[in-house]
Formats: sequence, structure tokens, C-alpha cells
Amino acid sequence: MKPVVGQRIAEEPCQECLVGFGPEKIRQDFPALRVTVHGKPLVYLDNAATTQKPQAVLDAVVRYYTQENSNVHRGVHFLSQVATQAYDGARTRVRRFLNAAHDHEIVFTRGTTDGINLVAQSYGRKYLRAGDEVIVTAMEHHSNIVPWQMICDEKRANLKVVPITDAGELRLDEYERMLSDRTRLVAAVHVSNALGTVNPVREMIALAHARGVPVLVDGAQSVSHAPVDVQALDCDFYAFSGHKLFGPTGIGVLYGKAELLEAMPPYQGGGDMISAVTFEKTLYNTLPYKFEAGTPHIAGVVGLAAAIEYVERIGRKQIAAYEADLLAYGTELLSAIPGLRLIGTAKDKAGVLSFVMDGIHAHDIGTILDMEGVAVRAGHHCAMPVMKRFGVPATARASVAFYNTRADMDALAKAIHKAIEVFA
Ligand code: C6P
Repeated sequence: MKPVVGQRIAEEPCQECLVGFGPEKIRQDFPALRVTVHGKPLVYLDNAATTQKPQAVLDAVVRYYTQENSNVHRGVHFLSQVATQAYDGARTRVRRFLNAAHDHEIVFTRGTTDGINLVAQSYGRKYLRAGDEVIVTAMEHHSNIVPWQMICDEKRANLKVVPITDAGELRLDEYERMLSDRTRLVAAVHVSNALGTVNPVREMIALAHARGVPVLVDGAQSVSHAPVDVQALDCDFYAFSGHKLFGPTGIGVLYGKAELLEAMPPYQGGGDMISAVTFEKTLYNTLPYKFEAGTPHIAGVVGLAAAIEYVERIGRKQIAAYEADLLAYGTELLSAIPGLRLIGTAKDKAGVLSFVMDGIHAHDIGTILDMEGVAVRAGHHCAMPVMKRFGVPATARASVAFYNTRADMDALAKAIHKAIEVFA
């Protein structure tokens, strides 16, 4: 059935909130949270796929297109300078958000996938040799598997996979054992989208660095849930997507340490990434423009800056504490449902409740929940090896953001009980 979307409904005041954190007020900033679906209030629990956008982000994008629209780094005219300032100013905001040392370590990309491909195609192509190894974990999203498979195939290098436990935790001992003189790069997810596991990336990076191996962290599922400090982590690359951080789609960030980015060849050729072109030879632009060929997604960058400003106003520590409480509440509720098995029970988790049910396929759960207005994702979550590891074809996945409430968790549990009734 086609979803009935668009009708606004009144907000129910939230019954609970942590001291100093009021999701009921925050929810008013998100127009999409006021729609009805199949005549029911939307309970949006698909935040790992993409987050809803606050009015501040929508306004920033509209303001850009209505008052500032122009190309960047190209025009001497007023609007071009306004757009250029907005674009480059956003880079400074991202740099502060990640606590990177320099603005030029921030490369705007199309998203996490694009950032990882950039590193694979540029760093990987330059430094990988036959017999070298790239290490990933068994809980990677396809975006942090396939780009490495592609470059490893081309270079006749090998992909090594760190195993995980039945709880979905990384085998750090195995990881340490796998690091060797052949390891050229480690690429690991910070927070698993399919399990919610928070990986010990700081320890992983320290272990890799002890062998002189650089580490790329896939931060797609982490930046919206807790503070990230790339200097404290000491990671070499960190990639994330704007749309999972309450910003627009089609925009993302790749952080890279300056000395690594400096040594890497451009990923794509075109406008803005050059300093001089003749038919004989092209000289490339300085960082970060060397990696930003063509007209960038200026409106996306403006929207991303507004999203970061919004998140910082709420406070990432507050978000982390609030969501930890919400996840604990949801875990308790779901664990009490007969026939429900949580996939991913790591001690340190963020954002995600993935589960399967006896006798009901994940897609059927997703469909019945949808009829109750509860939006979850059902499927392999672009992490097929994780499904294989747990011996399931798919899971249903509820994923939270700071605007979700305990009432949303109650609605989820109620809708699951409905699914059980339907399939009884
Ligand atoms: N995961 C999910 O529903 P892009 O598509 O480039 O914005 O992000 C890719 C990506 C990379 N790494 C992780 C850990 C991710 O979770 C994702 C996107 C979404 O889980 C869509 S498949």
C-alpha cells in the first residue's frame, strides 16, 4: 500500500526526558516528524539509513538558493564571493566539529562511500603492491568492503577480515595477530550499522601505528551519536555522510592527515583541482581542492554546516547520554518479547536495535510495523557478511536519533506484538 504522507498532526508532549535535554521541544524543529503514515503518527526509527532534517537546515538551503546561489572559487562578483565564503566557512565548521588540525584536511565528498573510494583509489593505487594486505572487520558496511576488494584485485593485494564474537564485538586479539609487515592499511567501521557495536578504534589505531600502518575509520554511524575527535583518535582518515547527521543527501566529508593527503594523487580530474593546465602537463591545486574536482555540492555544504551547528547547539555529550538511556530502555523492552532475538549485543553500542523473530521474516515485520506508522529498515543493511556471520538472511532494524523518545520505543514494542498476533 502507498504510504499516506503529508498530513501534519499535533505533537504529543513527551512524558520523559533526561535533565537538561528536552526531545519534545527538539522534535518541533523537525517538520517530517509531524507527518502521518497510514493515518498513524510517524514513529521514525530508520535514522541509520538517513536522519530527518531540522528547519534550520531546510532554511539554510533555501536561503542559499534564494539569496546566495552562485558558483564558488570562480567569480569576482558579489554572489560568488558570498557563496565562496559560505563554502569555505563550512569547512572551518567541519574542522572544528572533528577537531582536525587544519581546514585543508577536510575534503568535501558525496558521502562516506565516496570518501572511502577516494582513499582506496588514490592512496590504495599509489601504495598497494602484490602480496600486501588491507585489514577490514567482519562488521563492515559494503562501502568499506567493495572499494578495498576492487583495488586489492587490481593490485593483487589481499583483504584480511578481523572476526567478531557472537555478541558482535571485534576480536581485538585476532586483529593484533593479523597486523603484519604486509599490512598497508586498516579500514574499520567506528559504529556498525547492522549491529550497533562501537569499535575500540582508538586501540586499533594505536596498534596499527605501532607498525607504521595508517587507519581509515568509517564514521557514517558515529558522528550523529557522540563527539568525535580525530586528533585524539589519531586516525589517518575519517569519512562520514551529511544525510546521517541531519544534513542534506549527496554531501559528505573525508578527513585526512595533511601529510598523507599531500602525498596522494588526485582521485578525479576537472575544474577547481588544478592550478595550471596545458596540453603537455597539468599542475594540481593545493589541498583540499586537489580532491574536489568540478562544481561542488555548495547547497549541500551549506546545509551540512547548518546541521553541525544545530547538533553542536544541542551538545554531543548530551546526545550520547540521552541516546544511551533510550537504547537501554528499548533493549529491555525488546528483550522481553517472546521469540525475539537481538542481533548485536555488544557491551558498547550506539543507535541500533537489530533483531529477528521466530517464524516471521524481517521484511514482514517491517511491513506490519509500517502499517502501524513505525518506520524501521528490514534487510541486510548493506552488510551481507554480517547477516552470514549470524546465520540470518535479514534483520529488522530500529535505529534512534536524539529526537526519538521512550514513547517511540513503546510504539515499536506494541507494533511488534501486533506482528506476533498477525502471524500467530
Ligand atoms: N548505511 C544504512 O541503512 P553513504 O551511502 O555513502 O551515505 O553511507 C554508506 C555507509 C557506510 N558505512 C556505514 C557504516 C553505513 O552505515 C553506511 C550507510 C545506511 O545502514 C544505508 S545502506
